[in-house]
Amino acid sequence: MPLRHPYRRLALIKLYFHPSPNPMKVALYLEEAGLPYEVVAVDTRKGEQHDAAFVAINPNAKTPAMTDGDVTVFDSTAMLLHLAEQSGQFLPANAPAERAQMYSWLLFVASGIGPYTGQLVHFKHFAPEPKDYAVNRYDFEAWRHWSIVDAQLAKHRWMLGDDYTLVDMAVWGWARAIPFALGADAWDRLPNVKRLLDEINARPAAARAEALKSRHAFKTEMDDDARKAMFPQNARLAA
Ligand SMILES: N[C@@H](CCC(=O)N[C@@H](CS)C(=O)NCC(=O)O)C(=O)O
Repeated sequence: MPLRHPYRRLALIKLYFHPSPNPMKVALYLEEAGLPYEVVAVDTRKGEQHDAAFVAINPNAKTPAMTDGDVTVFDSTAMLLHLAEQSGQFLPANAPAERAQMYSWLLFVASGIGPYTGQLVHFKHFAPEPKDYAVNRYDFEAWRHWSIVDAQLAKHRWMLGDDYTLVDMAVWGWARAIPFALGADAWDRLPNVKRLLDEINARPAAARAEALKSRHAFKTEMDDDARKAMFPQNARLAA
């Protein structure tokens, strides 16, 4: 897709990355847009998200974040919008109705799909008992949100209609986690989300984004140190 306006960069983009859903959205965008970037690994299971140098870039101490020359951006949705605004790629038409749909679905993913799916993973797989109440709530809400995406994709090839956009990339980041979050048989109830996932997975850019995790030996164990780094709230229970 040709650039709508030339994106002249003075310095390489640095993507602060961990191979988890939110950073993966942005890696996919960079790969799809063909924007040159360098990966800086932030191993969240080793607690590197709390290093002072990273917190100076992302005060939220979570991945992803990026620097684009002297511009700093954190939060995956802001990063997608920044890259799309700068490059002019994978955006819907620049008209109020199309842009309103883009903002609606992007924010729906950012405030609904991501948090509910992420918290469901947390309570199902990592929280101590008793957790029935929390698992029930997040399972219900995650299913509710994904069913809304599935219904949208039943009506349209892509989230915003006929064209592949940054919203599909935002959905892809979390759709990859559906079997772990909702269960191995989740695709029976979300066939249209599965179609989007398969279609994006077949793109060379997605394969390159997936390959990023093999460039760094990211810690995979969720041991006591990883739990301390990722779930600092647990210290209050011990106290
Ligand atoms: N709203 C943020 C959420 C970022 C986020 O939760 N990142 C996760 C990976 S998907 C993370 O870094 N977790 C490590 C931690 O919570 O310490 C975004 O969209 O970028």
